[in-house]
Amino acid sequence: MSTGADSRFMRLAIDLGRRGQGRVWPNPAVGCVIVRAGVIVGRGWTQPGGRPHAEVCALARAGAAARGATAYVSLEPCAHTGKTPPCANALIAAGVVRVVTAVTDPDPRVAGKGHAMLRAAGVAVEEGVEAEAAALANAGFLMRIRHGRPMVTLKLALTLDGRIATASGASRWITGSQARRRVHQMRASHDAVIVGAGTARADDPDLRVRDLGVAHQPVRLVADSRLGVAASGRLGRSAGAAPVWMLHGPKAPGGARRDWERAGAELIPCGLDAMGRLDMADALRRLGARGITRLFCEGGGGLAASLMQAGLIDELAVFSAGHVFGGDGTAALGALGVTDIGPHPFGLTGSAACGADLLHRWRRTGLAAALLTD
Ligand code: AOF
Ligand code: ZN
Repeated sequence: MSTGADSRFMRLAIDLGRRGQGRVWPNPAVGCVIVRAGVIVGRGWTQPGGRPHAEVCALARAGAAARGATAYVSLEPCAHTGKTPPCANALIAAGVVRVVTAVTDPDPRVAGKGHAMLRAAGVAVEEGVEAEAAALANAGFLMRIRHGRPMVTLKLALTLDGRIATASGASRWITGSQARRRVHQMRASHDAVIVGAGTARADDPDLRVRDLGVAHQPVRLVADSRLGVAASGRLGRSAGAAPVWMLHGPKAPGGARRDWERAGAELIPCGLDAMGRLDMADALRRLGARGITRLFCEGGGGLAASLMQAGLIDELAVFSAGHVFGGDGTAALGALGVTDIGPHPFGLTGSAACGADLLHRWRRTGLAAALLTD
């Protein structure tokens, strides 16, 4: 039987796990709390690069105090010997007597075997505590393992009337410095950042995380079906310092391929959709196969519309600023061909002031259920 205290300790484990978001891919961002006689004796989370695993870190902190304790883990402990031995064995060896988990690990090397190993050793196991919250915190990993693609967050920085550029194309800066800082934090919590070719051409963005004191950088991606973005821009020039991957279509010219390769970028050939745009479902499958679990889309309107039309947007971070550009400004998303109003595809999950702007966060309806089933 799980208790209120179980839920509280599990929520703490889930929050600890979030610290790894953006730096543990292709692994999940797991958190672990070890509690003995109501007192926390060890805390841990998956380390950068995906190892050591959360349980190993928490057990190291707890030391001998783990004997007779309960371990709260936001994902089923692993059962396989990879570069490190199974966490289920580490918990057993440390003398943990009860393990509470939130979500079964769908990785076929684990998939219930971790729970079974613990039970076989006489450890009491309680599953499914705070499952939904844990699934959402590990949406990237669960989406990749169960559905073969990363989870996608779309960021929009809009005027009050939903525009992203003026009639003359001016788009810098709509939101203020606090919102921009927040965007850099969001980049850091994702494995990869993506923009469309139009945005890459118009803004010549760098897309690295700046001014946060973080050492790691997300992979920078451009969806550029014809590979028309010049490799001589900021992305190409910095491809040696932080990774750049170019998603392109079958007709990308050989010269452009060579320019990007010479700049140090990785080329990822993808298929096209019925409208001749990059097929984003195919592109995301290729990113999933490379281990990307969390993708942050920073526009523009064409790429955002392709992802939206394909039903591939899982979360939205929408910044609204006190500007009004009117109907001759650029809409946030390209044409979607929506005619009828069905049920809401997104639900509000949070809303807060961010400096002079407002940040609304939305989540795709039914996302948690999709993460907990194949
Ligand atoms: C845990 N705790 O903190 C994490 C787990 O490549 P390896 O050997 O590190 O194994 C990666 C797999 O281990 C990953 O796919 C997932 O099943 C599990 N991750 N497990 O017990 C953790 N990060
Ligand atoms: Zn493990």
